[in-house]
Amino acid sequence: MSLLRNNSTNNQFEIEAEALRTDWDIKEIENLFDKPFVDLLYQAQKIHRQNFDPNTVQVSTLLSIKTGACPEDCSYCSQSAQNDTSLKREKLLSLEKVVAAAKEAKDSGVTRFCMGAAWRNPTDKSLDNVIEMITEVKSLGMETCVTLGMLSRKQVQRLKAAGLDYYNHNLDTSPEFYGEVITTRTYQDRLNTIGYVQTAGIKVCSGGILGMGETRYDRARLLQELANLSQHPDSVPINDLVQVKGTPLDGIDRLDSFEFIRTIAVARILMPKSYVRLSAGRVEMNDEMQSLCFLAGANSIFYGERLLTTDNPVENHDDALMLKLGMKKEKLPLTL
Ligand code: SAM
Ligand code: DTB
Ligand code: SF4
Repeated sequence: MSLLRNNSTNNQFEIEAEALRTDWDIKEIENLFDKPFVDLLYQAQKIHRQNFDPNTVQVSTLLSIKTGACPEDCSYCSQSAQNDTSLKREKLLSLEKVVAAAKEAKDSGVTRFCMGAAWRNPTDKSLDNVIEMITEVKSLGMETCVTLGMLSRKQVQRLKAAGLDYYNHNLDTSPEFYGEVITTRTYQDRLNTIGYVQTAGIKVCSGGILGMGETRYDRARLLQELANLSQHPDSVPINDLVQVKGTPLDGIDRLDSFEFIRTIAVARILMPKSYVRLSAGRVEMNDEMQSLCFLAGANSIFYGERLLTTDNPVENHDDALMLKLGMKKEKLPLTL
């Protein structure tokens, strides 16, 4: 998109690329949330079309490479050692298993492979293993993404040198609500890791979870934090809480669907060039709701029957939905 600007030195109008805003005020964001639903979706869809092909969806597949026994106390998570869930813990997967899963994903048209580990932070030794995985998955011609918890600057540099494309590190919710959900790390810890990743030139994937008992103000503040980072995250996952038995958040009231869709639309308006990912929670959403999320500007999903430890729609179902909607999976440029 471009804007006509008055150039005061020679008093001529010239075309300038519109800068992405990183100065959103909370009131402006709350006003977007308050708009009539159809007006909000119309605005989001208009912005979406200025920046993306509206009929293309980016697909990534997730794999849990190290499962359970996590020392953090995230109250939504099946993998926290502090939550009494029935999850079976597993050591770091072998390179062969990871490569086999990535090949399978590639064969089903997936372009990005995301590997997640239940760590507070990786040790340097475990990072060696993850780096081997990144190298092998990249050599298949796929984009790579990892989510490993907090990182030091040095670890980020090692990941960059290995050619990692994306690092996922969610802010999860507003700074004000954060302490209600997680007590073993701070919001600033999260921001620090995101800052190291951005500075190193690795693409950032950062978003949050809705339906944890937060208010609309918290949802607006989460989006404000993301949109006011020095650069917008390249990918913004919006997760609907997957309620897991044995976690403190199991049984909480589900978020109203229209509020979820509104949040997607506001994310699209604030971060026009970012991929907005309709992430966890799709098994509980019907096709009509997911279609409204696409109309609101969501343009990526996790594809494949597992997320990390919980279910995702089966591939046949997603293929049928995309066919009904006339949507196609995004392909990578041939240069990769
Ligand atoms: N341990 C690393 C971390 O926390 O950054 C990486 C893995 S963690 C499982 C990745 C993200 O998954 C979390 O930040 C959270 O946003 C999301 N997540 C985890 N459990 C979830 C659940 N039950 N429902 C929705 N999203 C969830
Ligand atoms: C993200 O925002 N959601 C994904 C990915 N990034 C790592 C993880 C969702 C996890 C859902 C619960 C589970 O399967 O354990
Ligand atoms: Fe550990 Fe990540 Fe789960 Fe928190 S979200 S308990 S850090 S795996």
